[in-house]
Amino acid sequence: METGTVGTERTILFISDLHLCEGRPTTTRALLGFLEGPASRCSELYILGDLFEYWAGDDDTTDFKTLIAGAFRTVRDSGVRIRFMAGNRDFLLGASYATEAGIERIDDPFELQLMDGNYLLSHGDQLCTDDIAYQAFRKQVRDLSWQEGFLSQPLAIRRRLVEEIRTRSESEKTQKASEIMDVNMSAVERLLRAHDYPTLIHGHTHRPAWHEHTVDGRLCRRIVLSDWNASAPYLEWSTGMLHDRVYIPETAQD
Ligand code: LP5
Ligand code: MN
Repeated sequence: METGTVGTERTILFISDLHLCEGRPTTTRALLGFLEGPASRCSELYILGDLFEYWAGDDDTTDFKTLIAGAFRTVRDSGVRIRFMAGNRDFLLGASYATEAGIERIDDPFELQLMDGNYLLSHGDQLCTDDIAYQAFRKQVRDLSWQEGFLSQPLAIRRRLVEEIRTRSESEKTQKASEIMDVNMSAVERLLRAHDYPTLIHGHTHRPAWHEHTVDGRLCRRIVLSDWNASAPYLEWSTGMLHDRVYIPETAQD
């Protein structure tokens, strides 16, 4: 349980689902502007998964990833605490890249106690329990010994396997009903109950919204973060409450 300082000067930002890759330069520009702008002025930044489009291992180095790590590192060095929770795309992001980027890896779910109540952070994919094929896949690839075996393979083979899974995933998604790719309400209720009825913040579904759920007579909020494109949507906790915000890079305003 994170408690920390609970003063009103504390500003916390939450983002998820950037899906960064070299093929999305506008999203990269949005991130670099966001890091120089709003993120540089906050006290904590939480990244709730799928920062990258995919991650095949920390040894899969590129100039692009070095650039992103450097941008996060600059913000961290200015005094901002940056925490990263893995998503279904980047769960193999390891200690080596985290250190380079100055980010701390945190578990899913993650409890955060703020002055206005308890918060629970998650990527959200675990809540999509109706997606049986995905949950079976998840169980396998989140197994630590499976990951060790995968990471011990040559990078070229890993990249090829990732490409295969991505192709298969995109094809299977076209066959799945939209509802099964959303959270299951019983799974949400179980999670809220197990964590004493917090405000849940998650991403993954790309269905940004603020929901209210009454569980065992207790009112809980569930806030779904937006994925990113040319702009940088984020959730801000400041002055004891949450605010929906969007950072729009100058180039995207033309
Ligand atoms: O990401 P998104 O939102 O588009 O789709 C997800 C689910 N898909 C995935 C797969 C990722 O998109 C791509 C992989 C990322 C890289 C991971 C790196 C390391 C893994 C390497 C594995 C070899 O997460 C999608 C959900 C959707 O969210 C909505 O919730 O539906 O799930 C799928 O489409 C998965 C398929 O239904 C099942 C795929 C079965 C593959 C079985 C082969 C397993 C063997 C693996 C070892 C070779
Ligand atoms: Mn996801």
